[in-house]
Amino acid sequence: MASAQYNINDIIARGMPDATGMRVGIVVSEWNDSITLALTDGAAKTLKQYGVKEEDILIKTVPGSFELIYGSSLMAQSHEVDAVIAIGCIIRGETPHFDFIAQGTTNGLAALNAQGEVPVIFGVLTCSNRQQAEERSGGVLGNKGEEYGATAIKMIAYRRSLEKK
Ligand code: DLZ
Repeated sequence: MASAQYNINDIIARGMPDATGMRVGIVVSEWNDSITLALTDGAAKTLKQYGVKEEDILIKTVPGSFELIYGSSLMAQSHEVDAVIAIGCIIRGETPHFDFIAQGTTNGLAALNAQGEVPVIFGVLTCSNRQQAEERSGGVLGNKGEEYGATAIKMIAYRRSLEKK
């Protein structure tokens, strides 16, 4: 389950880089789209807040969280973006094979991230029930999408800090 304790304010409090000129791809799962679209809005809002231009945010959809792996892989290889945010929502109470999908998606995205083409941000909510997902996608616990946007900016800045001048 996504953490309720740590939030966007903790990320911002540690300092945010200027995101001007950054290009960010968002791959969104259509499964549970009332949740994933709200997370996408949160991510885009934060990206724009720190300087990413609307036209530099590339949003593509895939059918379910498991397809985030392939969708993010293609986007990472496209060289059109500096980071990819993979957004999904898997709900245990509504998904008999929750553990397989959640673990497969997590492992796939982790492997992709380690390849290092561009940073891949893990934006998949894994919740026990729909209420928990709603609380984290614009409800009482805020919008985790904002954290995904801020994390993408920080990871692009991290990569740039290591590039030869
Ligand atoms: C099949 C399935 C189920 C039961 N539950 C979810 C879910 O809660 N969240 C989600 O993003 N996707 C789910 N899926 C779809 C799988 O991610 C995938 O799209 C299909 O298994 C086809 O590969």
